Amino acid sequence: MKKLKSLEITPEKIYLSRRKFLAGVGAVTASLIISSGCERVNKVLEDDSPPPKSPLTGASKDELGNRLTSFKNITTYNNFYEFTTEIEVAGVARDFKTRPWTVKVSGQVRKEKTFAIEDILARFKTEERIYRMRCVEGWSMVIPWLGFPLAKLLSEVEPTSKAKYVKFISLRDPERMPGQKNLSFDWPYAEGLRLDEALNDLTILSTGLYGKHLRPQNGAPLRLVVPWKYGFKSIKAIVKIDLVTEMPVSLWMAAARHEYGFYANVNPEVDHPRWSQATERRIGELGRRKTMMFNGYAQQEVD
Ligand SMILES: Nc1nc2c(c(=O)[nH]1)N[C@H]1C(S)=C(S)[C@@H](COP(=O)(O)O)O[C@H]1N2
Ligand SMILES: [Mo]
Repeated sequence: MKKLKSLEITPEKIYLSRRKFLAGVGAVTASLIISSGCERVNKVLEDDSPPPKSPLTGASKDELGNRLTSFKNITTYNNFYEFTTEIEVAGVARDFKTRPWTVKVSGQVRKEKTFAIEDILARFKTEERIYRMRCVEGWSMVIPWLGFPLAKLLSEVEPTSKAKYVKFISLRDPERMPGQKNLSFDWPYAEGLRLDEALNDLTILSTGLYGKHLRPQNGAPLRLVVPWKYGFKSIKAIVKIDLVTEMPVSLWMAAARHEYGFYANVNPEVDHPRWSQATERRIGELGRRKTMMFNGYAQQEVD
């Protein structure tokens, strides 16, 4: 039996497993499902029965044995403030047009480039990555993304030695994104990663999920997915990627710096100023489960 000795929790030192979490990897016993004071655990809502499967690979679980969240839940329970601050994004975003669409990659690079979304879809081979996603507000899902490593796109523009961080910017268009008429936020939505985090193999740009193109509510046509960080880092509807020398300021840092930091690594031991981060609610299940250090993507030191 492996015993946990210690975990590295400083943001500067993330030991991530380089394993690819492709579908079909042998399931490990999920021992972290906790009950809310009763013996029956891991109860699920009818909507998750029979267990959802990826149509591409047939996978129904992540590498820890967590079952996939249903397509219905992934596409109807969302966070996307450009449309609404409510969870019901799908209806508001339904007619959002994602063509034409370009993504400009610039800044500290040798070969600045503007990609049409069609180029991105044709050029980068997508693979299925089943990742847990943990929102900072305490809910989580298991999502079979389609995507490709961000590192592949960055290598095409050849970052210079001055590039230390990557800044991501979402579309700003209040006519198409009604939530942007809410001026309490400094639009457009922006996020950032340190360059080494951006180049980590787990960091992907996603173009789909459950073998289908992304829906607007999930960030079509292109979003970031960084599975060991709180969900707000996984910026949607990206139009610009900038390689920069200084740590970028994200929308959430600008809105509430004392509540949302730049690194935002999932950490059950560091509470949000207004709530505990020790547990989470997996959408589609009753009760709460323990939140894992780095959302389960930290390599653990074992005896
Ligand atoms: N542009 C943009 N990206 C965003 C958000 C947003 O409001 N705008 N919300 C974030 C938050 S807080 C979370 S938890 C995830 C939710 O992704 P999902 O709706 O696909 O589950 O998207 C993130 N990306
Ligand atoms: Mo979130």
